[in-house]
Amino acid sequence: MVETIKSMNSSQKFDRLLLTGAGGGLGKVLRDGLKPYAKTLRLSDIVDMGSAEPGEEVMRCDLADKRAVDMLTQGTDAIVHLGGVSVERPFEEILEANIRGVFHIYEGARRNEVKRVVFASSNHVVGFHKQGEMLDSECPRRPDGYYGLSKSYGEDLSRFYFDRYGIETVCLRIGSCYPEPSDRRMLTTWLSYPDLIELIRCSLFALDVGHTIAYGVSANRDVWWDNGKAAHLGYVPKDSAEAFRAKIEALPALDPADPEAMYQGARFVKFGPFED
Ligand code: NAI
Ligand code: 15L
Repeated sequence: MVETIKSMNSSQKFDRLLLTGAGGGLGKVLRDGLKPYAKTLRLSDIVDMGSAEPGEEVMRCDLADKRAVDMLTQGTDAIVHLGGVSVERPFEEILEANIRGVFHIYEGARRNEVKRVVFASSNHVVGFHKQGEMLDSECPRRPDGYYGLSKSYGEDLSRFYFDRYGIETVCLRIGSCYPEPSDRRMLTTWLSYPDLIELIRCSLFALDVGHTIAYGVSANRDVWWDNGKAAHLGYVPKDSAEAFRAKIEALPALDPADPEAMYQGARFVKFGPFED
């Protein structure tokens, strides 16, 4: 086992770092991006991730399976938890992958003495705030659907596991993490891949994070999210959506009365109801 995170810096490596959701869009980016920070990177997903490369372990696992997640977390020093349903879906789907899934991750962390978790939360925890409203990490949450509610649950659950068991967590309310912004809202919410990797590096190695909530966003011109209360992470984004503004503003604009244009969660506020 490595030293505690309290005395680590990022020139050191974790013995074994677990990445869930490794087969997904961001997981594939972090499969390469996190390699410098772990002697062994344990990759997990419910989908095929290909074979393990040097310095990797591949473990296919359904997050809804408590025993499998307990085995998955054994022998790991820290967890980057990205796995789960990443869009709005009927409650029953969200329940299994996200709500039971995050509970199983924290139970695994507790039983196997994992010191720190970086939890991929989402801007959809605050999606029913109006666009243009400035939010910090202590603002009232206004989830915009079952998906946002599941991330809100993950934020509360991780607070409980810190208060009760001392497991540190950084919850990242990620904005829109893609190779480039693709609509007007993303000029504000975009997080570049290099900034994502840097934010996760900071979240893994900063000292004494306790339970921290931070927004995952690049250094865009227009800002809805204030990371002042997460300054101790030392995250300084380098990229900006400005380079894409002309291309995006050439696209047709939404009607300002459309809820998609009014709320921070955009199209997520319009999903549902889901009938049986
Ligand atoms: P993604 O949908 O591409 O990846 C999620 C991965 O989780 C998938 O590979 C999927 O197979 C896996 N998964 C789903 N159910 C599972 C289960 N029951 N057991 C094990 N694995 C399961 O999503 P993406 O974009 O890579 O996002 C990663 C994380 O970041 C997600 O938690 C998402 O909610 C969060 N996030 C992403 C944002 C983005 O802009 N990409 C924005 C905000 C949050
Ligand atoms: C998310 O939470 C989703 O996982 C992602 O697919 C995007 O839709 C993103 O938020 C966003 O709000 O742009």
